[in-house]
Amino acid sequence: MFKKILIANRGEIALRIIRTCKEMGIKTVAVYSTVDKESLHVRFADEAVCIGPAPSPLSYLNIPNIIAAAEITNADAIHPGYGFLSENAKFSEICRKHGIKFIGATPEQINSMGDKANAKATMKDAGVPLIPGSDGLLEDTKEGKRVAVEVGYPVIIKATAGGGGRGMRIIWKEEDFDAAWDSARQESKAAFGNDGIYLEKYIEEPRHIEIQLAGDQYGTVCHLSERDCSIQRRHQKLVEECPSPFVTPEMREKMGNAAKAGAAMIAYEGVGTIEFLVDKHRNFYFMEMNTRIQVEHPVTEEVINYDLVKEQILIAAGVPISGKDYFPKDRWAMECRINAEDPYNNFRPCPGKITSLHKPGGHGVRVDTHIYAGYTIPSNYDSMIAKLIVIAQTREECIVKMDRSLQEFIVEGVETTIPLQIQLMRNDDFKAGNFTTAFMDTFKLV
Ligand code: MV4
Repeated sequence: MFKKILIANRGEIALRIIRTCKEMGIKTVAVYSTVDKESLHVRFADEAVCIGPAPSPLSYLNIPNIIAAAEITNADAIHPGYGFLSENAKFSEICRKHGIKFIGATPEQINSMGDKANAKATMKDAGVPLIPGSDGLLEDTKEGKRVAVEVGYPVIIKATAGGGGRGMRIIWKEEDFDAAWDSARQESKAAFGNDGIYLEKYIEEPRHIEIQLAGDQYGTVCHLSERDCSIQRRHQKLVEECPSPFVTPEMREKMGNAAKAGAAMIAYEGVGTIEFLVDKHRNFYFMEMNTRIQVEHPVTEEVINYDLVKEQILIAAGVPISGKDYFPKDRWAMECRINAEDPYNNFRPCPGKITSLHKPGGHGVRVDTHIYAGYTIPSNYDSMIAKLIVIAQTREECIVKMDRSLQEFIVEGVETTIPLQIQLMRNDDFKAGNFTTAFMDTFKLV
């Protein structure tokens, strides 16, 4: 087992990883930027190393400084958390070259899933259902228009290096093709330095449902059921739950098996997620694979009653997994991502000092956060300040518990998304499980 793990991240996930390491008897090294000096991950780690100034490229994305921090502290592994360097193939490879275990995917796996057109080709070989569209990248608009007629409008063109919605354009009719093509190419060239584009039939008002996977170093892969992440705004998730109110037992089995086949295809090692788009007829299609621990992992943890960060560390250390798939029974978990944003002012970020704080508690309530009364939220990083997770036996109980926990959650000094999430818990369509990724487009905050 590892003796010392360096956590190449900040905020709640850094704290989350430190907690598991402590329970496993593993020493921890925090890294921090100058504005994070007073953070809890710095305080709770055994050692801490400053890796640069506030801007992420100079600190949390600064590979030489992070490797140097690992070497001077004698860390034998690095946990990257989510975001930052968690899906950076080069970083995974540099760790390998330095004899430091990267607790995440191999460079080969990250590369094969990072290029989306390539990822689709891999999933096709594994027999995972794909959205009808181009076979790989498009040569030109002529080919694009031909495939669009084949699959039928509306279509969507996507950047192969994309993700999170950047470099994507929906095209409703042929006369709009050229303009969409030009702007998608420009945007992806600027954002990713890669202007490869592929095309798919546009699925209207889908659900976003993802399967949690775990694979070990010996080729065993299992699934840990699904999460429904359809409640999001501008590709930022606001509420996630496990299981999905839309997934039937038969569908779970099919989606789980498809996801396992996809992960097995790349001999996936670690915990990962395969995201599916699901249409109103319950057809599901591969969207992308995430080769990291995700923000929303706690809802799965609460339902399966197991620590996924511990699972990651054990897998990285070469411990075999049981290989048993998990099908939820009599347990439901829901998470609200609490952001320091003003939902009444177009979700304007609200960094600044938290003047007073009361966190909710009670049976079935978990709060993953790095904030405390007196903490100043820096403006340099994303605005998520806490994850409120509740667990109950049924979805109905979960929603009631979430509502009362949100009401108990008092954050003063900055605006937060809490008022929006309270109203969501009282929305009839949400309560009925009747929603798609388009839900927030028409949600009226009062
Ligand atoms: C789609 C789609 C509809 N049809 N692809 C958005 C992020 C990127 N990972 C893929 N996305 C989408 N791809 C086809 N063929 C709709 C979306 C989409 C979406 C997907 C998941 C969650 C929220 C979303 C919000 C808008 C669009």
